[in-house]
Amino acid sequence: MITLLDYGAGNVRSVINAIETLGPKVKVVSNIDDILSAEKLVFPGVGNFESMMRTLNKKNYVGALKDYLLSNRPYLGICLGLQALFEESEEAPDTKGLGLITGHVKKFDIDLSVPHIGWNGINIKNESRIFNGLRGDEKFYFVHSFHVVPDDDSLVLTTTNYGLEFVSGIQKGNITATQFHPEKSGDAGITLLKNFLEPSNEKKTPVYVSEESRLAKRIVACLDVRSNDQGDLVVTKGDQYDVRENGEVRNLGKPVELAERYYEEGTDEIIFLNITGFRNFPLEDIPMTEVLKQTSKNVFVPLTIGGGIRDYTDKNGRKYTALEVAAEYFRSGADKISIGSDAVLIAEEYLRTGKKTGNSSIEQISKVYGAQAVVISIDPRRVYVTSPDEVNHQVIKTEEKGLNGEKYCWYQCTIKGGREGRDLDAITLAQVCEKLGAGEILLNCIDKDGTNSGYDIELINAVKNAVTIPVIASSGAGCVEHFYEVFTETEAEAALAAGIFHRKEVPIATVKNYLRNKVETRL
Ligand code: 1PR
Repeated sequence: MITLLDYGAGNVRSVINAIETLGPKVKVVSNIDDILSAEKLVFPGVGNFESMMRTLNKKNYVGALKDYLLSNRPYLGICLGLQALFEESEEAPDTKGLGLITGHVKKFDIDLSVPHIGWNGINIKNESRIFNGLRGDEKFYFVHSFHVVPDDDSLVLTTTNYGLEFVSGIQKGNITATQFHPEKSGDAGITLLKNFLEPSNEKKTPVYVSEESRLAKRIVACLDVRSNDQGDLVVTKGDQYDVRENGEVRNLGKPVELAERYYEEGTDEIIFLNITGFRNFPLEDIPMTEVLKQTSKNVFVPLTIGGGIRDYTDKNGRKYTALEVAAEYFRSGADKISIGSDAVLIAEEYLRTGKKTGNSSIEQISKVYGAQAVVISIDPRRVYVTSPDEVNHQVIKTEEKGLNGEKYCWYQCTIKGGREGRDLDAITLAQVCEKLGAGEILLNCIDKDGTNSGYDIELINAVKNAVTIPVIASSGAGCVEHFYEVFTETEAEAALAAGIFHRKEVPIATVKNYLRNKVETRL
């Protein structure tokens, strides 16, 4: 029996699924005795150091956790479960950590996008049982803005490079903790978890020992989900957001089955978008929570869910905050949520008042779950102008001139799946959302969606240059060369595609094979 400490933030379902897929049953801690009597304790954490420690203190778990750790029984800390072991964190200067390891947790101070999101390698510094069966050149999934700095170098198990070399794993006796998420790291992560659950006596150093790991560019599969006219939940795909063909909603498969196929084919991440979520209450509209629960049983890469995430009052007058909606998705297996229409309305309000309210969906979810859990999905459309002075928006000079030879354009934000254009440009939206606490931008482009004509490089550069958070380039992928183009002509951290994957025109493995030796990917 494995005991798992869930303090209520983030996606513990994936950790439970990953462990149970290996055999053992998981017991979730519900009182102090569960911690004290545990034989093997797993503590996965995402989110915010202060809210984690506040919850642990409120539940009186801190003393029991310290006792457990001091007894040197097996412990696996993941992400915040690593950071919790330290004395303090820059994320919450007034909050004490567990203090088992002397040292502190520091914010990334680097010239690269923060959070550090994606698949990166590990540089192995010590032998360990948890490396059994690993070659050493595998990549693991990271998502964090802070990293640990132990005083004692001998505790360092692995390091990783991202703008600097930081500690990504520690080992002290039977206590192992990683900054990366094994439960989100595909086969390599499952192997590592297996080694923790059934340790052999032999400590291993893998064959391949890297000196400088590299973050991979991510290839992301996106599944637009909605009910068709017969009421079936289907993955659909639009041409410039029009998902109907001969009057019928295109049906390209079932969400869970397609997600499992993409996992097998090597996707680095999966995004589900409930594309009609803006109409009704997303938790009742279509069963996306069930889709997440089923998918997360067999798919061990990050899952993002979007569509309709906002405050909502249902037909009985019951009010739901966006935070409650997001919490339900995290409990069901999501790692990140994506906000589209609501982000536009929030940004408009912010620009009108100049004030952060703290109550918006972006701010609330970011505060509890961390910036890395909040993705902003932008649905822009090009609007051509003859001169930058013509509009009060961030305008770019474009190589792709308008129908009347216009040399400039701005990217108009839309809401409700492109149905309503707003007086806000995509660059400003991205900047405001970053300020409010978003951790990543999913940058679609209505003009390019479904055209197979390549990404809108100008749009991606304009947004990427305006923010410091990672950007997922989306819309228009038609062949492997388009992925090469987006990764070499822009600084985008990830490239998403839908149509070519659904229609099996270009499998994910073909994209990665093409990029081999040209662009760093997870092979
Ligand atoms: O506004 O918070 O309710 O979220 C709704 C979400 O649904 C948004 O993220 C929005 O992008 C998405 N959405 C709404 N309507 C559509 C539609 O297609 N009619 N899908 C839609 C947008 C864009 C990408 C697509 C890429 C790649 N989908 O998801 O996958 O363009 O496609 P391609 O590779 O085939 O070119 P809210």
